[in-house]
Amino acid sequence: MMDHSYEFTRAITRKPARSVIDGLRAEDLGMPDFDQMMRDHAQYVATLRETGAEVIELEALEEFPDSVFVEDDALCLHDCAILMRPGAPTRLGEVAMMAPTIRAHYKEVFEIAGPGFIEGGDILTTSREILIGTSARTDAAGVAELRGIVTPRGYTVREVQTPADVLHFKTDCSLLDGSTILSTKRLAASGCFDGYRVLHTAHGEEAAANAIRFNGLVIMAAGFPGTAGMLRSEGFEVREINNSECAKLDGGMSCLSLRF
Ligand code: CIR
Repeated sequence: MMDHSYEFTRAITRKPARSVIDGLRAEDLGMPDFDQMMRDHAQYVATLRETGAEVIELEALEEFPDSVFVEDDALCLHDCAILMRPGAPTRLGEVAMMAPTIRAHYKEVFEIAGPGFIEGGDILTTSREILIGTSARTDAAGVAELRGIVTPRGYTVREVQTPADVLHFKTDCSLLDGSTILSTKRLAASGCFDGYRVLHTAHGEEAAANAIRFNGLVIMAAGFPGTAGMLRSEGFEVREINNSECAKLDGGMSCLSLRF
């Protein structure tokens, strides 16, 4: 049987817009280089395709600088999808631009109507539950509305807390297989992964935590040799992709795709 937590037949990505240099960021780490980001994005898409998945590449949206970070616009489950309601005002309108593609691939599509907010980057779906971290972008009302949609369908939602000063819950963790999680020590210390097998990012490599397990591969940002080596010694097939430009906008491997 297919393990829906990391086996996927499709992914949706969106090409970076030139306006991405105006994207949101918590601190100024320098201007992203658009051409480098395009090369990195192309390699990311090629790596997803390498696993045999179909990648639906959407065109760039200049009016939404952060629209390359498609993960925040929807939650894709195996039997339905839920359109999110981003807490970042400049990102709210991205969802309507994603909706037609989601509707084309799912029979059942729900929408977070508000007043709460929720972004996909705060949601980690494992084989047993949906973990949602409240953050500056995701509030309790957003979590409650999502819970109301998915609980009748047999899903379990657990609300946790995204660490302070961390953009999204998944900035600090990723799913490696049905019951194994890659996490920073600071997030795992909260106890939110009790009952899972937890592998920690190497010391000083917190930015490696936002990885994805996509079919046979773990796709992670390049430049974190301690974490990459640890994952390889645990038996994972790791691919490293340059993420220097998205990192300037607090983006990483999970943000760049919707996987289903
Ligand atoms: C933002 O602040 O919304 C973007 N610059 C980065 C979004 C990253 N998305 C994610 O972690 N899922």
